[in-house]
Amino acid sequence: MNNYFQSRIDALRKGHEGLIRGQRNKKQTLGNGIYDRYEYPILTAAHVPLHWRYDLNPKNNPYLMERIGVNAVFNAGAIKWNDSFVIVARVEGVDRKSFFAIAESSSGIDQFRFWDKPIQLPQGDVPDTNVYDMRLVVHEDGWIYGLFCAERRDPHASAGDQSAAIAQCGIVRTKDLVHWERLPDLKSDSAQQRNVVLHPEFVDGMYALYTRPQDSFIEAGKGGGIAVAYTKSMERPVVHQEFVISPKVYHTVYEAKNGQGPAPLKTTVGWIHLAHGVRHTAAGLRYVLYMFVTDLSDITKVIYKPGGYFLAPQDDERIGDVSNVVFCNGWICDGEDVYIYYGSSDTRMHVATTTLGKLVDYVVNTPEDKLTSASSVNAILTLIEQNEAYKQ
Ligand code: M1P
Repeated sequence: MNNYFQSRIDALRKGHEGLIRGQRNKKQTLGNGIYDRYEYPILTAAHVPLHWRYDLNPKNNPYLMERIGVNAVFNAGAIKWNDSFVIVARVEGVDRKSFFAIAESSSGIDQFRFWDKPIQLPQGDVPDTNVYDMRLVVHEDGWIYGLFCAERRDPHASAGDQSAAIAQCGIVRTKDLVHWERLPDLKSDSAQQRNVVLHPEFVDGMYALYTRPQDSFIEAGKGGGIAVAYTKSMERPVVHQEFVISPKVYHTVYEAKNGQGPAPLKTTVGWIHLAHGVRHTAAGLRYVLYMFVTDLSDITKVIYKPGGYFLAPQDDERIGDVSNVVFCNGWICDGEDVYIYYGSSDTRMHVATTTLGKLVDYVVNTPEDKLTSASSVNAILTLIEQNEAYKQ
C-alpha cells in the first residue's frame, strides 16, 4: 500500500467517523415556540458509508478515487424500531437514480448511521426506473408498509422526449425492515400518483389511503389535492373513488399542488396531518409544509386548518439541487415527543422536534387562512385587541 493511499484512507475514515459520531446536534435558539430546529443536518451525501463509494483495495484503486458518487440524501420515511429512530432515506447517486437506505440513531437528532447495505428493492412485473419518497407505516394489520413513488418512462412519449414519465405508487411490506415483499402498484383512475400514504388503521374494515390524483408528471393539472380512497386489499390494491380533502386553493401556499407528508398522527383532537404545499414564484416552485386535522370518526372531514405554512425553507435549507424546497415524508411520535424529519432543497435531511401538546395547540389556535389580505389584517387586529391588557 502506497503512502498516498494510506494517508488518504486515514483522512477519509477520520472525516467520516467525525461527521457521524463527533457532530452532536444542538437546538437553535428561541425559535417560534411551535417546534425547534437544529444546527446541523442529520444526514447528507457525506454520511453515506465509504465502502459504498470507494474501492478500498489499494491494488485496484491506487489513487483511492470515488468510484460510485452519491449526489444527495433527502426525503426520508421514519419509524421507531427496537428503541431506535430509523429512517429510510432517498439516496440519489450521481447517475440520478434514487434508491432507499436505512439509517439509524439512538437520539433521533444526531449520529445517524447508515446500515451496512442499501435496500435491495424487489421488482414487480414492470421494473422501476427510479424510486423515491418512501412513507413507512406500521399498520394495525401487523405489517410495516413502505409506499413510494415508482417512476418509469411514459410509453407514449415520442423518441425525442426523454423526460416524460409516469409516476405510480409502489408498495412493499416487511416485518423486520430487512426482508421486503413487493406488492402490486396501486391501481387508480388517475394518470399519475405520487405522495400516496397508508392510513395506519382500518376504516370500516378497509385500508384507507391518502392519494394525490394528478394529470401530468410535474403539474397537478385539473387534478391535484390530497384525497382519501379505500381499498379492500393491499395485495390487490385498487381504489375507485378519490375524495379530495385538501384541495389546491388560489393564492395560498398550496395553489399549484400539494401532497400528504407522513401518515397522520392520532391525537385527542383528531388526526394531525403534515403535508407539503407548492406555490408558483418568479424563481420557480416553492415547497413548504402545512398542517390540517381530520375527524377521528370521519377521516374525510377536515376539522382544523391553520393558515399558512408550518415550516418553510430557512437559511442554508433554501439552497440545493432543487432550491426553495422543504419536503417531509417521515415523523416519529415517541410518547409526547414528536420528531419531524424533513428534506431541504432535495439535498439533505434535517430534524425539528416538538410535542403533541404543542402541535395540538398550534392546529387548534392558529387562525385559518380566510383567503384575502383584508381578512388577514382582521386576524392581526383581533390579536392586537386581545393583547391590549398585556402590552408592556
Ligand atoms: O423537487 C421537489 C419535490 O418534487 C416532488 O414532489 P411533488 O410530487 O409534490 O411534486 C418529488 O420528486 C419530491 O421528492 C421532491 O422533493
